[in-house]
Amino acid sequence: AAAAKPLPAYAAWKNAAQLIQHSSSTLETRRSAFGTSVITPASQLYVRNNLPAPDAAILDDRDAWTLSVEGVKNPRSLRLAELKTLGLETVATVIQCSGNGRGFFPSKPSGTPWTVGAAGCVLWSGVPLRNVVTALGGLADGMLYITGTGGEKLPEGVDPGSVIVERSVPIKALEDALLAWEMNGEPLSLAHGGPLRLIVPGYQGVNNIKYVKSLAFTAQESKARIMSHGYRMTPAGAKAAPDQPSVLEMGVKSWINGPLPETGPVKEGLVQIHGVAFGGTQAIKGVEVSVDGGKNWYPARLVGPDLGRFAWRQFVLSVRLPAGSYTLASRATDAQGQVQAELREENLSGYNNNSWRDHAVTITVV
Ligand code: MSS
Repeated sequence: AAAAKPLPAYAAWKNAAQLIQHSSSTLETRRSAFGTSVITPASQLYVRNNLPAPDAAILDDRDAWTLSVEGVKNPRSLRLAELKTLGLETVATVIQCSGNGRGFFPSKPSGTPWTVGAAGCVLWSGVPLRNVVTALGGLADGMLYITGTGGEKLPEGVDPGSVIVERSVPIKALEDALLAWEMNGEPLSLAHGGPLRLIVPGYQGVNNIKYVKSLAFTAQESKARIMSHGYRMTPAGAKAAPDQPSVLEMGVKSWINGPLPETGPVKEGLVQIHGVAFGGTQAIKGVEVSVDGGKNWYPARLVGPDLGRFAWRQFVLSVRLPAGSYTLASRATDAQGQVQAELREENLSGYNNNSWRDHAVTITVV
């Protein structure tokens, strides 16, 4: 086998053994690395960058980072030092790339073939965005979206709108959105959007703008390509268009992280089948596990602390398995009673794959 590629400089501090390096801008957590506690360590959290990460010098003086805010009664720029005076909250969220699970699409959509590891559950600390709005006199009239813009230096000689990372989410997200400068108890790394990141709890990864430079409350969605044509649920065989649904709130999803075929045969007897389940903006009500590919289901037990509706829950089913081959699947139900789908929703780019069948694994018990 080829020697493992060294990690890209902005992520050199991560644990290479726990990551699958698809490219210098796409690092995936190994399925076997998720473990059974709730929080994903930063050292093994996935990374997805649509543009090259900014120069690490933007972290030299974190408090000097400025955010411009528009679409409020008194629009202006605020330094991070000032944002830190406006309030403080911590929220646990699942951060997941919209393309997580793309690797299970038989159509092989273009984009990173993530299986389960473009996701993690982490703690963010920062100021609630609504506090910032209040400090700036409240929303201007008629604003329907929160539009966040990333602080990357754009490549020269191309239309900025074709590459800029700028996303709009519905204004209702203001209730929960956070401007975060800390993750898992450490100053936010460049890899994950330091010095300042917009967190939209329960929404697909792309809506969580790293190194956020500008926030605008707007009457319309951003015209940037990443919003108008990118990250849309485009039917297979069709062309992306702004009238197709955008990837916003995450749906109910779960998968098993152990035992796995890649960690070798399991000894017969009692087996602890464990995994993670989350419901986007909804809490998890329960998880069922099957050992026969979905014919029979048994209720699993939720394990560990409940860190709120945006976090994932670890689950376990303790089951006695004699020697044989078993197809393990999990199926989550959210607080509103919505059940994880059996089948993926086919789409051109391989987004929103919540299919329990696609996430099943077959293990050997000896
Ligand atoms: N932001 C910015 N600024 N830039 C970029 O590139 N990306 C996205 C988000 N944000 C970006 C941003 C994506 S796309 C994702 S997933 C996320 O981010 C990731 O994160 P991390 O931290 O993990 O890396 Mo898909 O849906």
